[in-house]
Amino acid sequence: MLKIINQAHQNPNNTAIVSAGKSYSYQALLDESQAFASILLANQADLSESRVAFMVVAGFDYVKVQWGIWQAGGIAVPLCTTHPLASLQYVIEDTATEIIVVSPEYEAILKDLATEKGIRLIVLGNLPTISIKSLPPIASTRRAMILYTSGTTNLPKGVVTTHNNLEAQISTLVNAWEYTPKDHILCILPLHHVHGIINVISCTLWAGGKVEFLPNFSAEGVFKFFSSKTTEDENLVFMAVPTIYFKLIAHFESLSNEEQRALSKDMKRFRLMVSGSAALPVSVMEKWETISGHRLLERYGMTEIGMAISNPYHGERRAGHIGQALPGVDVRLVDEENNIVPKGEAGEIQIKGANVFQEYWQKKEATENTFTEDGWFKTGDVAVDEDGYYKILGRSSIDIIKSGGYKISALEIEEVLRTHSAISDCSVVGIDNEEWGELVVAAIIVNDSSLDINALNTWMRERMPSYRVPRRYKIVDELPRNAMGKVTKNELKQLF
Ligand code: MCA
Ligand code: AMP
Repeated sequence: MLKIINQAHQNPNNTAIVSAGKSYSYQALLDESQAFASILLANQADLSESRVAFMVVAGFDYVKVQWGIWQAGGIAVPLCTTHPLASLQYVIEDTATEIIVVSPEYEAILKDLATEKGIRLIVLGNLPTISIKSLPPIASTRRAMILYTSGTTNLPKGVVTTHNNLEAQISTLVNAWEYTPKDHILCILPLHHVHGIINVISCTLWAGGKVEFLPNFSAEGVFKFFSSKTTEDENLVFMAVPTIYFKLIAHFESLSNEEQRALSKDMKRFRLMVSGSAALPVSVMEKWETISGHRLLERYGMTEIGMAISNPYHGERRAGHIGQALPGVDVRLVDEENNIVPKGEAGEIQIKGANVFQEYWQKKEATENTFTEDGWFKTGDVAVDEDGYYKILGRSSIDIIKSGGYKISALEIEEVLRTHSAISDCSVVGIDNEEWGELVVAAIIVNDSSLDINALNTWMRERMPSYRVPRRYKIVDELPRNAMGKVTKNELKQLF
């Protein structure tokens, strides 16, 4: 039996999930996910790694569907609930999805595509009652999940993790950060990325704790959760990206002194607050400590590896640093020839361990290129070991942008911009921004001076998720280039 399912049997009567005002026990999750697996299987004995894409509201249904897919032997492909059709279609086509599962509110978005492609569509909400089937045995070496991440190629790649990979990612964190059945965590992160799926949901459920969902992030909603939990025998936990802490601080500062005092008191009761997915500015860490009494635990991870490096749960959480290798994860810093750099010198972070993904979905060459000959995963992040704590210095590629915790490829945005009839050339960069980490901006050369930037924005939002759409455009006559003709992006940044 899959370990996460096995773990759920340990605490059948505990509350597993709170969503849309209802509580669900582990037993309910087991029963309903098994029933859903039976629906997925229909007349088959095993989905045998069929890709099942699901666009489901964050909450009980999301986990039920995910566990149902796993128990039926399929590969879970979570879709972002706010992506435009073009981005959803890319994932569905790239994975050659065989079944699509949607919450009723998303049926209209994907119905025509499913019909056109002959993909089975399951709409939650009015499912037939069918008899529970016996479920297939699932080897932990099987593929479990595909998540899409941007890289130095223009289109996002599907990161394939096996059940073994996921179990390693989960159990390592559960031990390192001491999750317990008393944990009560708030989930406000999107559920098509590791941060929400693994660190928040899977680790908490593995430990027998409780996951409470808000459908999406709002500072008011988060603070309401913080101030409504008064039971002393629960361990409250919160995890978010730096942009969210920035937004929470801004909201906190807009409150009255009395409200602030009450909230600060409530926040002190938390067991743990974590930040990750992007660099946590020291200013944000310090302000948050002042208002919440919590020194954020900053950690470092990646879609391909889950979490790899973390500040200690017990011990010094050093500002501006990501900490040490997690147990079971091997970390090294290397130069361009993959030689380990002397202590104190900058090098690329490379990772080995059971946590490391299996492959990019049907991209053999990209998979080979991302590993060294002796099997180390090349992260593309540059760090230094400073007195036993790793510190991120930057990325080896200027074309990778992190904004709001999302990884974005400048090349992907450029490709799309270049297909606009009024744009003859362009270049996209990320510029430093305290709130978003980096802000996506674009320099464009136009061949039609009547180009309307608002219309361009709408046009872009139809083609890619809004967080990838440039926030600012600068119309230029030419792009700065070096002697080889390559755009000098550092120079370009100075224009913004
Ligand atoms: C949205 N807006 C932005 C951006 N995103 N502006 C600038 N830069 C951006 N990146 C604008 C919108 O256009 C809109 O403006 C306004 O902000 C509100 O948009 P909305 O989408 O509602 O924003 P939000 O809900 O406030 O979202 C901000 C967010 C979200 C909550 C920080 O970006 C988020 O959930 N980020 C987390 C991503 C994540 O989980 N990453 C983990 C992947 P207008 O109204 O003018 O249109 S990394 C990972 O998994 C690895 C393994 C790891 O290490 O964790
Ligand atoms: P993703 O591909 O979305 O999983 O993003 C992974 C990338 O996020 C890493 O390669 C890092 O560049 C970045 N990242 C994650 N955590 C941190 C952190 N604590 N500090 C700086 N960068 C981070």
